[in-house]
Amino acid sequence: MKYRKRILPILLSICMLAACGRSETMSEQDIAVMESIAESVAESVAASMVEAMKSENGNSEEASLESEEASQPSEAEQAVAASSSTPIGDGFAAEHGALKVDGVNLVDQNGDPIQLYGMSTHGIAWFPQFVSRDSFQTLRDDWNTNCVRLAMYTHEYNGYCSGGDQDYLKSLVRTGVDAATELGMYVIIDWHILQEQDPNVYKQQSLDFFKEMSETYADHTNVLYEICNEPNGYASWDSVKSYAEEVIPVIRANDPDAVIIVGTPTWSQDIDKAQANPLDEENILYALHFYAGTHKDVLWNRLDSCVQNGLPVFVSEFGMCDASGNGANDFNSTKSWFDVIEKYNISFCCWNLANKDESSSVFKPSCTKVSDWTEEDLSESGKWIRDYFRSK
Ligand code: IDC
Repeated sequence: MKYRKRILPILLSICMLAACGRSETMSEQDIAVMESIAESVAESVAASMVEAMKSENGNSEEASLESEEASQPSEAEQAVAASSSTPIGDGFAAEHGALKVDGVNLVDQNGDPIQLYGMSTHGIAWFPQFVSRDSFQTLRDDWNTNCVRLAMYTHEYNGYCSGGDQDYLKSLVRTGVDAATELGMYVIIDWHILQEQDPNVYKQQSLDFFKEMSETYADHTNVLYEICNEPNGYASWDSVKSYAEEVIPVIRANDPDAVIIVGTPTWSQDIDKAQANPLDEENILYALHFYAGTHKDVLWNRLDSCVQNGLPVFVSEFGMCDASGNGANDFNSTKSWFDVIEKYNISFCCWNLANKDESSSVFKPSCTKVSDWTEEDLSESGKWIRDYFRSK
């Protein structure tokens, strides 16, 4: 019995002290007698404590006190406990904990509205060097961001479903999630559909992928799942919705309260279609994506009115240039976008964390550093967005 073990040495010491008070030396026999008295007193004190606890607790949980072995976790149990304790490093995500969607708001574990913001990687297969702790640390400490999005293309460029090395891609996702977790940042695992248009094209792979991811990260309160970056072309909201209705339960089976971002048709612009026929699910955010050089008042007015009408939205990707990811940046349009975004405290991620020769990449092609970037390393869009993050 666990109590017996705790009480025994105390009683023994009391008896010894009492005995020492009476005689200078004790024979081994005296000590043995003392030990046996102490043991039986301990036994009965422990037994009555157990009885008392049983009656107090309706005989339930504390009944296990009777067996010390039963109350000690096995090695296997200890290993499970160690791996399931949330390992989030100090910082933002540890402080705010598990997120929920409450009305149009993303809220933290205390129910207070929270805004996530940060960078989206480019395709992790394209630019794996930026999926690193050092990169994310600079994004956190120098750029003042609290979230990273890991974009894993499903089709283009060694995509997960088009011949890419799935184990390698998953190891990159793990590297990214681990880094964000250690740094106390939120992290989005983005199933980056694009060229295949309809998420149902690779539905089975998606189901398998999210089953595995949600098993792995069930206890990570800093992980969000984005299940289809940008449905487009022929993909209707009905089709996206039916896909979501299959993928979401797979995630929920492991991680019942996970926050899940669902893309919308026309490259995640048709949030109004989702609004007209939303998913019957908790903790869902609908993706709206914009490229400020191309998308202007029509789309930001749509965002405004959908949020007014109660739709929870995450701007999980945007650029300041045109929709090709290149062309001139339009910072006036970007500012107008941020008026709406900030009005509703909407979360956002900027495309893209790379040094590709395109205007949406935040680093110049000449920059080969993966962290501690200086002003000279940044592209025009990189400078603008870093200033914006810093000003928050
Ligand atoms: C672009 C990249 C570009 C890459 C291309 C592949 O910037 O380097 O060659 O994808 O198709 C999106 C997509 C995002 C696009 C981006 C710019 O989510 O993958 O990235 N964009 O075109 N939606 C609207 C724009």
